[in-house]
Amino acid sequence: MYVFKVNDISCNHCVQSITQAALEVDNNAKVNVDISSKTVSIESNADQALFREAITEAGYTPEQ
Ligand SMILES: [Cu+2]
Repeated sequence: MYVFKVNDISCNHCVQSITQAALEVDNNAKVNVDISSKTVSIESNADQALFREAITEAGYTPEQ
């Protein structure tokens, strides 16, 4: 499982955007975005770097 800390998650819109972006990388991914801990957890066989890229392209900033 990949876990990204994304400090600019603030509301349900963020959850939607990030979830959508992750599913575009892997439609079968299990994605959980938690607003209170500002984390994105993804279960997928796709490369972690692709998710980092997708989250960034959606306008968010995953920590390294
Ligand atoms: Cu938001």
